[in-house]
Amino acid sequence: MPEEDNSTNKTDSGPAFDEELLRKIAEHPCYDKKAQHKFGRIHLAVAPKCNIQCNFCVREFDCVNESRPGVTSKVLTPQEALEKTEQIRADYPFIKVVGIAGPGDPLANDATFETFELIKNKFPELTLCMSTNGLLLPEKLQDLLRVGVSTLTVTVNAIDPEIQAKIVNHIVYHGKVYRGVEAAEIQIKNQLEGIKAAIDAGLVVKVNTVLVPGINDKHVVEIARKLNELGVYIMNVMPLINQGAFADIEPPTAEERKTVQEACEPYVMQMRHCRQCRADAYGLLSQDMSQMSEERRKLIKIQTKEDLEKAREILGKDGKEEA
Ligand code: CLF
Ligand code: SF4
Repeated sequence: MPEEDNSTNKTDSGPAFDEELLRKIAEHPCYDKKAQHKFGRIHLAVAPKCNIQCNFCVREFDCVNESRPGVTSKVLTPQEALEKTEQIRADYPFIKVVGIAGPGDPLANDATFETFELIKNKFPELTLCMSTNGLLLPEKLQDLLRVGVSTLTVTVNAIDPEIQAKIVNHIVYHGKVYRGVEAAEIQIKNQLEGIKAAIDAGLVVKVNTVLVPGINDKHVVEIARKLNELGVYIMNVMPLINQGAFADIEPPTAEERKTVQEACEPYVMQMRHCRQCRADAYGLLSQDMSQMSEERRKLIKIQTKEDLEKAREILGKDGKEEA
């Protein structure tokens, strides 16, 4: 069961957002705790490749920096992703965010940009969201801006290279394999530079941190301090899913995670309602429709239509514009 949701809604640090961006935050189920009950997201699994190897990752599953492992998501082409969005948007208009979160690293896949471009042209009102390990962020930021991404998640599991070297086995950067502290230094540098540049360019940045007991648990508050300096909007401390090389590490208890979140809260707003969803999830965070029976999906569709009709009726009676 997810923990009780008690995050606050705004930090003092970070840039001021314009009205359009404030609307997007208010309708984003991950960025605004109140939005999670009203608005949904669709994840488009168009990004199979990854350029790093985290020690808690088993490649055949979704990127666990953002997702929970399950049956491998079916990888879609950009055109299939557009068609899926058209179909789901028509039936479930409460979906306001289109995210790409794997199953690998979105920035390591050209299909990510192609897909966002197609979605932006067809649905300019939707919020485009992406999650990355940050290795390629400095060099891909302009492309993200061009295709209209406005909310961005970067996974930062350590800002100390000695600690990061225990979490990531190797990275592949510009065609070369790096390991250990050298790999960690490159990734951390790119993550922090990329986050700073993204915030300066007006993106609303969230940071995910996977809490790994005995490895980064004492260090996470130091990350939070850094995020405060950078102007990160919200931080999501996620529990380790113990698999791969970290299969023997005991995941943190709910209490341990809560203690870390409380220590980080003075520096950066904490997200406490994450569902560690799949790279092909859609619907409300609490109702992943990709895992539902056809019957349940139909019920939600009918309910959505009825709700819309009711809203139109009420607005009509008040003499206001139709919803
Ligand atoms: Fe998806 Fe992530 Fe965007 Fe949300 S999920 S890319 S910010 S639209 Fe949300 Fe899912 Fe948690 Fe991610 S609940 S795993 S935080
Ligand atoms: Fe796996 Fe994601 Fe790490 Fe890549 S970034 S190795 S997909 S957890």
